[in-house]
Amino acid sequence: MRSWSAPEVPTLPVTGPPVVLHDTASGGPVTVTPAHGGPARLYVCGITPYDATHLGHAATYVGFDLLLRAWRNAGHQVRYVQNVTDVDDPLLERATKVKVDWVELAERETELFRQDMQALRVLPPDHYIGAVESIPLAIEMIEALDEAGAIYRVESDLYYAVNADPAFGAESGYDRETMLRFFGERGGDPGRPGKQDPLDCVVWRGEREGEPSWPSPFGAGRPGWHIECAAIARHHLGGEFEVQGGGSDLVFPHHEMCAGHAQVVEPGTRFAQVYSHAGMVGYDGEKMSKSRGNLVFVSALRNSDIDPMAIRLALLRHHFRSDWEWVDAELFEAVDDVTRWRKAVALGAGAPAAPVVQEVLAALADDLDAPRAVAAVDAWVDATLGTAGLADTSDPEAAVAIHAVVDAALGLSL
Ligand code: 5CA
Ligand code: ZN
Repeated sequence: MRSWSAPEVPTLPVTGPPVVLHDTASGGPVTVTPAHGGPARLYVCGITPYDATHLGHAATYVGFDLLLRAWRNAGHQVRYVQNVTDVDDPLLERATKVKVDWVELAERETELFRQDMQALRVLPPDHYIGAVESIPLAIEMIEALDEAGAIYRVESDLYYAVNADPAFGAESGYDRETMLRFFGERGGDPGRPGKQDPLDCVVWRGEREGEPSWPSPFGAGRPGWHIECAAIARHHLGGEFEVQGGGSDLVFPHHEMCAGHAQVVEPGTRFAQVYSHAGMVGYDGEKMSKSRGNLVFVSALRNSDIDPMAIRLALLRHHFRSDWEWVDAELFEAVDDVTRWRKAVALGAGAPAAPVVQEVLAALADDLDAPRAVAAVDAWVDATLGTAGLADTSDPEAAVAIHAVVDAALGLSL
């Protein structure tokens, strides 16, 4: 489906260091460089479009946007794929509840998401792929899983047997009890009679009264959630790629199952080299979520004339991997900060820029440490404006360099 327009990204005169990410599977840092000089490939799980983009989603997508920028600044080409779960239980339930056609609801919310991402200067994926348009890919992959002996039927539904992948559990590292808990909480059906293992997941859901369905060799129905991302990633990035990303609520079962599906189809491979997960943003003491309803929408902030760059800066003041709580006051501080940053770069001359550029690039290459990068810019702004003493204007070219690195690495247009 249609992606959104890319913002201009300045090319920097210096190259950033290789990018290191924390990998959920190994629990440690991994230097992520593309194989054989090819592009660095990223798959980020996209939205389920039944409601507007909230700040939790925005934090996750801004987080992975920093990865694309860090790779580009390190001199790599990138190939970026994101999906839209435009048919799934929560979307159909919401459509029924608000009496709107599910296709219309998905299209409307996806369009709002595109506008939000564009306003936040998030780089668009090269391939923005819907679940519905990928049904043939999902069917093909289910057939391949079936050939590998990993599929069985329960009534009209097809299940994937998790024990088909010898590496099952390696992505999340969770024990069985934790897996069972998250599986039940996050769309799974551990208690369904007839399953071989309570953790086995649906790959094809047979037709139900009142639900959309598509024809397939296994009967009419629709694909399960995990097969969707596995099939899209495999088709557009290959069976092995550098990074799969998403929020930490996708560690299990979603990313574990995606990895399993792909690794069973192509034995001996490892789906993603690194699994990277963004922290959960909370509000009013709980994880911001569509089902809880404690949401702050990006579009609502934009409609009240908040500068999207201030929203982006407020998000960047938190490390993408940490869980944190949105506090409205931080947005108002960010509005003031953007004004101060703009004032400093408008001066032309300023404090020496070269060490700041190095520090910003180094911080972002070190597991996307945006708070550290932002602190370096803060310090430059303070020195340039003379916030605590004499203004330093010793570097006549400072503003151009800071303007460029803040844009290229942090995605902030001053
Ligand atoms: N469509 C699936 C992924 S294939 C999905 O999880 N959609 S979503 O709309 O529920 O979430 C979209 C992305 O935002 C996911 O990566 C999810 O992990 C992330 N996310 C959801 N809630 C939060 C939150 N409160 N804080 C940070 N990220 C969040
Ligand atoms: Zn996904």
